[in-house]
Amino acid sequence: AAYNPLATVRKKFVISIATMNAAKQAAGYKAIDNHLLPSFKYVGIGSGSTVVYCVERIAQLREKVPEINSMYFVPTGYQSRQLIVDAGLPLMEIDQFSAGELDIVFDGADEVDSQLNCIKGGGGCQFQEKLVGKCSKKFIAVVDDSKISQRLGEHWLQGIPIEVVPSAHKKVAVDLKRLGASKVTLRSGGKSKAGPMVTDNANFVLDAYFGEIAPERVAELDRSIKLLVGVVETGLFDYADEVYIGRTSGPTEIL
Ligand code: ABF
Repeated sequence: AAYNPLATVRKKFVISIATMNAAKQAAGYKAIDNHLLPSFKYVGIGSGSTVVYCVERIAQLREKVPEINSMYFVPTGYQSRQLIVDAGLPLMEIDQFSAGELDIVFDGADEVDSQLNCIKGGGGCQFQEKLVGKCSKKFIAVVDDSKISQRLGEHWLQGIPIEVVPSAHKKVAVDLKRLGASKVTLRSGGKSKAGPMVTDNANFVLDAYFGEIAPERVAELDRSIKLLVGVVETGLFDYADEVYIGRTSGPTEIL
């Protein structure tokens, strides 16, 4: 066939999507195979396209591990609730639990640093993701290798997602600049909806970019942001117990 430059580009694009999805699948499956114990009762399920493979794997294992049918799966937001319902898995809401009562949570991340700190909330669900994380004994992140950095802010340039009470968004934006953010953006509702994006908790999201954050500074920055009046929650997570990295080339790595 005559040389068609578009075909080559398209082929590469398709391969990279397929490779990326294979990487996500490898991470999601291995995390479940390694951590979903038959003795578990309550399992948190996060948001994003990688955690989809965790739920897919859980549904596949129901025959081999019938105990799955007597577990309860707890969502971190609307998308994750839909995942659980569509897989026909037993559902329970996070408002039934307190700290440490979930056995484990599997969730995605936007960026992970060398100390397993994470930036989460690219999808706007960081409040409930952090709530489920804090109610869980263990937090397992599943990512593809594009999320791995030495320092947060190295690749994820959108900024730290910060959930704010709508009436305080202007004030908090100024506070964040004073705190050192070089760029603060009020997240819009996207193409379909005009105006700011509204979270599951009827709040707004500010994305604040603080440059590259040294791992030992993450917890301190999280606290300083949390102290600002009007802030509900930040997308800085400093406690992944294990991170499963699906590699686009080579085996899944566990950090
Ligand atoms: C969720 O996973 C969010 O915190 C984060 O934005 C998202 C990443 O999604 P994906 O796995 O599709 O990259 O937990």
